[in-house]
Amino acid sequence: MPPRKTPSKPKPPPPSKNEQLEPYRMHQEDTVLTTDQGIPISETDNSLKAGLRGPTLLEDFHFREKMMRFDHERIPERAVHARGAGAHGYFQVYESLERYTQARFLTDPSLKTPVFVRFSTVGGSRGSADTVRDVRGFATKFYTPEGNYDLVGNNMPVFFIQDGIKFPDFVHSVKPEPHNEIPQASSAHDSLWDFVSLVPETAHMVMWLMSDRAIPRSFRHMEGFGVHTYRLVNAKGKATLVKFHWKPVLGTHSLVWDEAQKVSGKDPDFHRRDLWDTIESGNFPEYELGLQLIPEGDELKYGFDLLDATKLLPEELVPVQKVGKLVLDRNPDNFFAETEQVAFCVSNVVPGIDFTNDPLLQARLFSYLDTQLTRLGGPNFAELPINKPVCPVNNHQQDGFGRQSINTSRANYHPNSLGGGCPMLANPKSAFVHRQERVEGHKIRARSGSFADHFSQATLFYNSLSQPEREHLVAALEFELGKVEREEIRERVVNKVLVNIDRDMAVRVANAVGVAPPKLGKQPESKPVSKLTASPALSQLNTPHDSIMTRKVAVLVADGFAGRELSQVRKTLEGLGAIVEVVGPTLGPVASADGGEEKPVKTYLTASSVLYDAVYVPGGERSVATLKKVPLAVDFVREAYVHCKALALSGAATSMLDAAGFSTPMAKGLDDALGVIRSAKNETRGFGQMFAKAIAAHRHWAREAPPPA
Ligand code: HDE
Repeated sequence: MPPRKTPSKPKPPPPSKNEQLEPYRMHQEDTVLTTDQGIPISETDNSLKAGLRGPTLLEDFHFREKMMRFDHERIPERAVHARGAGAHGYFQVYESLERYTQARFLTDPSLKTPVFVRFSTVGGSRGSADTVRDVRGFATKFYTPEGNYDLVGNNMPVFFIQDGIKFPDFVHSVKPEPHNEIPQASSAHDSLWDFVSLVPETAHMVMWLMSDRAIPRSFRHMEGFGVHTYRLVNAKGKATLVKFHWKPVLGTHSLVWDEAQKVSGKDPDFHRRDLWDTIESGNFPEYELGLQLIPEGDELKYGFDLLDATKLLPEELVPVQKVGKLVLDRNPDNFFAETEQVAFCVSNVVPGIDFTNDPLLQARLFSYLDTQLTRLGGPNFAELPINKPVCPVNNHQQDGFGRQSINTSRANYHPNSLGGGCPMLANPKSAFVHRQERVEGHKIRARSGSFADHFSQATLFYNSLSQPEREHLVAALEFELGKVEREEIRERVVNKVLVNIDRDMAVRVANAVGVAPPKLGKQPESKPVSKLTASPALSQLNTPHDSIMTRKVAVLVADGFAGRELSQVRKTLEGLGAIVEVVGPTLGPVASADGGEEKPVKTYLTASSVLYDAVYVPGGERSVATLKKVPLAVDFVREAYVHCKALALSGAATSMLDAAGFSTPMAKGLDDALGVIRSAKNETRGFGQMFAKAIAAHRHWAREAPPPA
């Protein structure tokens, strides 16, 4: 039957995602306990028994239902990205991108498209810690007027493998080993590095995994990348290749590895809590959507294949244009219903966005839809409130486990006359139509020669890092390979992978992990394919460092602290958007030297410097004398120093660094470089401002250099 014109009956505008979710919310205020069938229940603490001390009766339907529901609460966790946290928000494009795409959410600047974003780690189980060394997922569901669009990205712009058929192999190698299910949420084990040493296409991504990008300060401080090259298509059918980016407004910042490991113990929910707390406090995380636009036909122009997901397109070659803003402004009501049940599918695209032949992307087009069947128990997962589009859904799909919709038409097939031909075929102009592309070739199970270079971009990344970032990367390799038990695996990683990226790095790692360093004169396997020797955009040091918004500052006090000084510094920091928390010996009031008092929100026991961005110890002879006698308080300062965090010490507290074992002479220039703000007097004008500047710098890597002679 030929396509008919879409009915032109005026339809009410679709509800916002928030409104759409409302009927599903169970508000339980002023309600009475019932069974799932709505039968009121007046006693739920004792099962029905034959006699007070007798056996429980099968007749007790309330007990059986309650237990049955409990027994079936768990669903399979995601095969990868099991650990995550989500938030609602919206996306708005700055200016119409109709030149490139017909997608409504990218062409209508007045439209605030609702989104749900889920951030995740990859390797760990649902209950694993947030701050492990890992890639982070950054998946966004746009509830557009033309259906759901899912941009399922990561916080790194490349991937470990080039063809999706290797994904099960890669994931098996990085997950806990099969015989003993060890280690949890860690890549520092034999099977991953065995895989890396045998599959050189992993080299570039491994550099990212060993870099500070793998230990982000928070989800709000990391970039996002669509990774693959996608295609935008405008209303005239003209296509433009595109790489998607998310740029965090607060800049890209990371933890220190020792700190990240400690946070895993002190607060395994560190990133989840950070996301939740900042949204609750109204400090909504923001990211800008960036596009790299490439004319069709230029797939091979840059010296590598744009279909190869182990390559990035340097921003210096094709700049990232910022086209819109993502704001996360609402926490989910229920973790399971929303964050756990949200189902991202790379194949969810809207008219105006299309795929390319990247073989990694092609595999994903199958996997996501497929995995939801097991994870969410059947094919009706798109009807779950969090997954439901905000626009109408009409088709002849039916039945299956957990079906919600009640289709009323007698016609459940196409074409039909019994249902008046409905749902009718959409007008191709507003429908998703796969872009026509001429394809020909031999059926072949092989890799294109244009995917052959595995090392030059790994080298480019390494060369683009600042000195401290490079040192962290080498230390990460030494740590990870240091945990590999088989010497031949360590040896192969050094001689088959690292030496092809950077010889000095390979030698350093070889020495640290006890294997023979690569032979002198051994040439790298591949030569750089591009003239670009470094891409400054890849260094986190080149991202914004100008704000202390939402930075957490711990203030260590004991009785006798300098109260007025604390108020002044706090006012300055809070005025600039920082979160200041007083940490004391107990949660009871602490008296200041000038007659005031503070009620700490944390104690030396419940807080830890690894949970803060900066530490401040106000003056006050008595207070500082007490703090010096408390090992946990001294440790607070010591760790903040070791982790290169801004430290503010005034009056008597200037001696805290010595107490912590660091005798750095107090000298203006040196203090600035080290991010230690010290003032011999209790109150100095500008003290708070100088501290704020040091916090905005994020970390003071000069402290990692050998101490001044
Ligand atoms: Fe995924 N990936 N992936 N992945 N991925 C999943 O889908 C898969 C890849 C990414 O918060 C799974 O619903 C294959 C690249 C994120 O719910 C699964 C391949 C990128 C999330 C799956 C890749 C990603 C997933 C597991 C290679 C960055 C979490 C549960 C061909 C661009 C989404 C699920 C969320 C989740 C398959 C590679 C990102 C098994 C086969 C490249 C952010 O279907």
